[in-house]
Amino acid sequence: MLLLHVSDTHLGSSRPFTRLGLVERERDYYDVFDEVIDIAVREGVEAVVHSGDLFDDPRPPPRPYVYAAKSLRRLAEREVKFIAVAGQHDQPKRRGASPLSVLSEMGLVYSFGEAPGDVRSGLVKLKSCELGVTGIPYFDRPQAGSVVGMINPPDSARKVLVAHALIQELGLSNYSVSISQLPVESYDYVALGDYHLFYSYEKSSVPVIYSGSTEALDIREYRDERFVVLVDLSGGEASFQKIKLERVRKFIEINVSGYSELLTELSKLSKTSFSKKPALYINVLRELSSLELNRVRSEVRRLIDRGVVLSCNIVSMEKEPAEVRVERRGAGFSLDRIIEKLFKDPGVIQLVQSLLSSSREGDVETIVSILAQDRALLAELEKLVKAK
Ligand SMILES: [Mn+2]
Repeated sequence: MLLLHVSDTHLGSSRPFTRLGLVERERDYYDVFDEVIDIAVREGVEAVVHSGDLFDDPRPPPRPYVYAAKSLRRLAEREVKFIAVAGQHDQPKRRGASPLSVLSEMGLVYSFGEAPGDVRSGLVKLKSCELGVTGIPYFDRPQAGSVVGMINPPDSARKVLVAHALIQELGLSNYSVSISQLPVESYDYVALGDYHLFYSYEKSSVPVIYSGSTEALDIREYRDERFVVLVDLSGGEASFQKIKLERVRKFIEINVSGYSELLTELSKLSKTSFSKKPALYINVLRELSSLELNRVRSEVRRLIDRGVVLSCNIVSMEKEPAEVRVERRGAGFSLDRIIEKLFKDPGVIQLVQSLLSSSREGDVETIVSILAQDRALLAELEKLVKAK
């Protein structure tokens, strides 16, 4: 009996290029999600286990919902179960339901926990057997004790524990729980999410696995490959196999110390063929004059216009933080730039940006309290309103 473990698909995200307003980047996340579904169908798995952050936003706009529903329907039609827990991105900050509850109502997702502390155990009927599942949605470290106390391994021959949490063993400071607190030995496989890189750990010969995110969400993640994990629960002990995702956007990083060297690298790049235009990062190892920097920029702009690369970040190693973003012209538009032109005051710009990107209840209260504290900002806003 086979399962496919996937995590952190962040549907609806266009990171790390949110500010560039690139439609292509948002599509990347849907493309690779479709690849995951293709793999599930190809490998003949009986269930897909998603360990959190299915969506990037707790209140996804229609587009990611539609893509998720479309892809998940392909599994439902084949009676492949999609089992999921909520990550912090799938949990509304205050009142409100998780997007998982919508998909579960549609019969597309078996939700095993949506809010912190909502630990659920149960059985899911698969084609060849019943699978026991315990789901632990994202929680903070202070809740670890009570969350662990709620874990009740289901009575089944095959059991998986699915959790969205950083374990202490990763060596990160913001962990939620230690693996020693979890009853790993009561399960055959532990599917973890929240850590965006592949990581495997073994306790009592039970695989404890982070499959990692399906796309790179920030500059620290792009150097690594992306995976899903095929889990075989047929034998006595679970065995697993990483499957590399191929539809992921490539990020190309080049280190250069001078202009002519850069030109050589860029011309090499324009001769290479990629299935998807790569995102380019240029690390400039020494300080460039503004003339040189302008030439670099126009060179890069040519590559973007010719469709060789998707985007380019020029990062100077000498000056910190001297990141120069070369934005793409013509394609899409940047809401941020429009707002910056419209409002001059940095406080007002920030406020408007956070208002536009917010989708949570309670944000209005937050903004009112910001305005109550910041009289200058309030006066600035009043001026704008009067001018209208
Ligand atoms: Mn995540």
